[in-house]
Amino acid sequence: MKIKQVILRHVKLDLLHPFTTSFGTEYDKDFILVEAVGEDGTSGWAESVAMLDPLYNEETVKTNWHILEDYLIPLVLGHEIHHPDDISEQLFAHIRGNYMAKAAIEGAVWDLYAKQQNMSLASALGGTKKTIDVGVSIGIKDSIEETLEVIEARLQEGYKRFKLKIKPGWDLELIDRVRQVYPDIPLMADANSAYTLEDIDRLAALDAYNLMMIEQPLAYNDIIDHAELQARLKTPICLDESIHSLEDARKALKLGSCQIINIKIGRVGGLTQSRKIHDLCQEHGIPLWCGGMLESGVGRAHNIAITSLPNFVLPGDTAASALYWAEDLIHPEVTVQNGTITVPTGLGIGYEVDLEKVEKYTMYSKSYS
Ligand code: OSB
Ligand code: MG
Repeated sequence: MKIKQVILRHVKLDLLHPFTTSFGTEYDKDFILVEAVGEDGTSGWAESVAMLDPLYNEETVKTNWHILEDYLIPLVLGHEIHHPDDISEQLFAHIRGNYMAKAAIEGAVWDLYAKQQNMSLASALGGTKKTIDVGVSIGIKDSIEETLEVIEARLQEGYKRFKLKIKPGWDLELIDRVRQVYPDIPLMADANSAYTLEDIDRLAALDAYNLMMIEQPLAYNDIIDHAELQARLKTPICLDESIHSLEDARKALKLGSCQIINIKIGRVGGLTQSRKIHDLCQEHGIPLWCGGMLESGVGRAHNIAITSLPNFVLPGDTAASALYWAEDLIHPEVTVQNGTITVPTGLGIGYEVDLEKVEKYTMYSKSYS
């Protein structure tokens, strides 16, 4: 197959509720939507998870646009593509870093490929699960009471795992109180790199609360200190920010830096790379789950597809569209029933991209052919 046109759109959606992590508060969501058009006019879709500001990692909407326009799109446009794995190889052979930009174009190629093979993206990736388990990520709130109210609402909706964002000063008291009210819920904490080894006693105190895991307590680019921390903690460490590649995963496992890995397709440079990390972790008995980046339905559809692979054994951050957006870009929206999502069986991402909504929320677009 060949890609005859790529359209980039800068889309902006308002979040229904601000989302606060240790690195800042998001009020809305700016992202690049990528449409890759095949010779027969079929479109493949994906979105970049790079944020407006370099707070989670170094990539941004602007750096992604630049890298896509000047480097990645030219590597993809008009070339004969036998399999999306070949595109991934090309992108990695020629360009360093910029994984979220790579994942965005590679994801659109994967969607188009699956559609042209008459398959769902999930089955094209080798996914086997028909439903996936879903957890929810709960941002830092103004009070513990407010957090408890949100947990209660999500519990009623059936979510299977509750992730609370923490930072120094919003940690022990919060977790202690939540555990008093909910002694048995599957609970975890995500620090987004808010701590250092100097906080080791504070982090070790969390061992008393039977957390499923602590996600990325230390620096966004560290796997050494995490190994020291993991040796001290009973609670499993899950790495998010620090794992960008198969090599990072291999080294983290070798060092004992974590017991669990969260895969974000954008962070690791695409679906092909995600699958490689999946297979490595499966061989080593390291459980996986799929992280989220407040994606629109297009990005969520990719997350759902990759989560259908067998070693995604823990509930992922793929909560329902309605928790984030007044209206999503896909039809139907992502819905969660009894804490599960049914993996769509339609072609490609399995959700229809609503072009009217896409137009409505597009700030700027550009076509490449
Ligand atoms: O660390 O997992 C994270 C959102 C933005 C940046 C980083 C993270 C998150 C989330 C939200 O936790 C997950 C979601 O609901 O999409
Ligand atoms: Mg995280």
